Amino acid sequence: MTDTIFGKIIAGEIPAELIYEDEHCIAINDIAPQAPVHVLVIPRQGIARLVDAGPGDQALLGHLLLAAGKVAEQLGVQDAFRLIINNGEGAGQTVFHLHLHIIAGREFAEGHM
Ligand code: IU
Repeated sequence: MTDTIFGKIIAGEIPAELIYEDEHCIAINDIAPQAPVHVLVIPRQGIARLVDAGPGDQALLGHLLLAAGKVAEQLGVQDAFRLIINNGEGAGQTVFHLHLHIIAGREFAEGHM
């Protein structure tokens, strides 16, 4: 757990609508969506940044990718979505509890971010 908004949501201290949950992670709609579908997959375990994960987190990191795929299927965007992890302030990370952004529902130019 981290002392962030996501840690508080996971602890049940701040209410949020979970669109997916399992024993290792939750998914919520982003409060400031950058695309028609913008969902955050958040591990229950608080790891601040991707680079703070270690070998012991390997299974969890794999789980998050599989969960993101499931959520994409649940939302019907399994054929066109993008996954983003912002690592560090310089990359625009604002919440220091690891999370994956699922972005979908907009055009993706080939070969661009
Ligand atoms: P970032 O990867 O740390 O930059 O992403 C944090 C995201 O969390 C960002 O897209 C915010 O809009 C989103 N968010 C949220 O969904 N709910 C909140 O209460 C807060 C941020 I604070």
